[in-house]
Amino acid sequence: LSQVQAQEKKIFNETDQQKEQRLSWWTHDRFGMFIHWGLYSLPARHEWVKNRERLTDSAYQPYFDRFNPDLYNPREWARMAREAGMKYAVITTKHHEGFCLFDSKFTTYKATNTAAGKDLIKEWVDAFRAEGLKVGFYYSLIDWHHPDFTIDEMHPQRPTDPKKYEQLNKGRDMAKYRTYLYNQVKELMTNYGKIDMLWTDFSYPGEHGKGHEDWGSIELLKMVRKLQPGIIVNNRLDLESYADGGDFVTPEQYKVASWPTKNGKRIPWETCQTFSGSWGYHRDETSWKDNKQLLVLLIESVSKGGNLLLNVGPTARGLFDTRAQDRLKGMGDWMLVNGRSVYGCTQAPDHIKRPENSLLTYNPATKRLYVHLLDYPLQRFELPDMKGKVKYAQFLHDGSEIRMSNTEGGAVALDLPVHKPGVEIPVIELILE
Ligand code: FHN
Repeated sequence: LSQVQAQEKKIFNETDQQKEQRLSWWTHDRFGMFIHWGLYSLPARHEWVKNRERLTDSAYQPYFDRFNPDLYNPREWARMAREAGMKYAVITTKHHEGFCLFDSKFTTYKATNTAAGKDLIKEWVDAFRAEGLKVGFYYSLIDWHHPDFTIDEMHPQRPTDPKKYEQLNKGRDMAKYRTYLYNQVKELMTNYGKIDMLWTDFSYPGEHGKGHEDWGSIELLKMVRKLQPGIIVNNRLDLESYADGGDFVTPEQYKVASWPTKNGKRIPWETCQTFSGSWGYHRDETSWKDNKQLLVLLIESVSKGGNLLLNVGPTARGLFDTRAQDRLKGMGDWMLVNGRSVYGCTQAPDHIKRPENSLLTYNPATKRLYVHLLDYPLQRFELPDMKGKVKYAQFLHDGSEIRMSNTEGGAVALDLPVHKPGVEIPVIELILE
């Protein structure tokens, strides 16, 4: 083991079974809400606007001066998340811009000092817990506002002339920034009750650093695990053991070809995805995933043993915009009657063949197989090599029986209505022998 892995092993000092137990609510729940909210909601053209437009702190200041989420009602957010079928939520307590939604005593660059005039995270955790969701904090390791964070290729003040880096970084001290980062994460792990997830973001080791040494990852993780023993941590602290040094890997904005593995062993994973291309509220972006695409994203993730963390970018007024509300409602309508094919489900056993134009999920506890029909009309649908293995079949959305017969070739044939039932993606629930 490398020296870092040896140190990590001490932090993650638990058996695989203990880890499985610690992650069990999360692997059962499968579906969470990501929330990206900050000053970037005012320019409303991407959360990286400060970087993309190389905005100086003074050019960005008007967004701090004007930040006034007068319609902020996290209970409404939590209700919409719950009704969409989401079971946990992760919010950006601080994104790369360095602005804190929480009342940190280590900075004045925080919501408390804006017209919001309060700790927005305190209300958020209370609201989401009240609606029965687990709560997670996203914390940006990167900080484009902090005076000690070294200017690098990602920084909004990056010079065009590489020779200028040294001069620009005179007086900036990453050790001081590391202490700031540690103290803020400690505030988040101390002041808001039980936190179920920590979503750190992100490492990019290179000649200018920004790997685990810059973040002080080992010390940070030791403190986090001490204050919140049951917490689940993602893999973006640039550590190496288990799932890339975290509890789960985080494929972002793409579909994995198969269940991710490490050293030949399947590892926990969660894909994080946006409705459109931007994580922060983007007023003019028109390319939004439609309801079916979003449902396939969720079902496909579960069919490969993973989770989906689906992002909403609230507006500067503190609202989910109508497009986001529409997508959440569409998912909720489907989840209301088909959630049983997601919660507690995972990849189907390897011997079960997936018919084309379908996605399979499987609940090992109830021994029920779920066939998601991505293509309609049908009238007959065959499950290869399932002869004698299916006790009963029904549509999940209305519990109506689906009659079956065995074929000569050893398949189970399902008699389906020609016309698609009134649900975005019909699901067949098979009770196996
Ligand atoms: O740079 C961030 C980005 O803004 C967003 O927060 C995503 C969410 O996973 N993480 C980083 C890009 O990987």
